[in-house]
Amino acid sequence: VPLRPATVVIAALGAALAVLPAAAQPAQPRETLRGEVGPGFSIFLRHQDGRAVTQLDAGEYTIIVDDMSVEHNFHLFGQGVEQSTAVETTGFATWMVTFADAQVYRFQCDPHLTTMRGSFNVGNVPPPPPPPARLLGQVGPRKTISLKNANGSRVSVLVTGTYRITVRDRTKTENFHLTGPGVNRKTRVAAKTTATWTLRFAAGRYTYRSDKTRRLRRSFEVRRPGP
Ligand SMILES: [Cu+2]
Repeated sequence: VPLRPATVVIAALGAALAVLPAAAQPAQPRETLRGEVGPGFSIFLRHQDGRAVTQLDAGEYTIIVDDMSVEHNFHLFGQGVEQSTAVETTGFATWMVTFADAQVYRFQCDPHLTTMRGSFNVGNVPPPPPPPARLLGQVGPRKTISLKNANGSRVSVLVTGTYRITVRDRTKTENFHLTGPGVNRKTRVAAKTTATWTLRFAAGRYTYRSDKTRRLRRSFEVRRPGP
């Protein structure tokens, strides 16, 4: 039996529709988050259960913001995201946003950004590098030279990394001169000074000395951190 054209078109359409849902289905947001600003001087981004958002997996999220004040706004920003409600209006806003991996995102009220603000991490955010360890170098007042850790112990072995060294040169007849791989710093012989150096120590042997007195000379070793 020959098919009539209309039947063929309907059959083809049916086949196309059967395929469509799988192919055209939008990605499901991971979660709906709730932003709140006002009526007082407060701003929050919360999970549905009320917990503050501090850490999220990367991906797409729905954000529903309740802006409850004509003095504040809710501004969300970070890598690939820039959304804001207006200061002078209130009401709800719904945003679809995609948070990228290894990023920090922030939210704030723009007129009060120093006090009304928050942030959260997405994915694996590398921790900030630790502050440099502190060392204390000293030469004088008599024929002495030393380099000490923050706890007062003499430096003998350090691990590679950045160090902040305060050098007290307490004499006008000696200086403090530190040398080693990638480092050559000194104070002036004829001056009493306090200097602060931020130095990067590589693996190897470092020496600190006075350029005026041969026996005022010590050394320490820098090693790569290991097991
Ligand atoms: Cu505000």
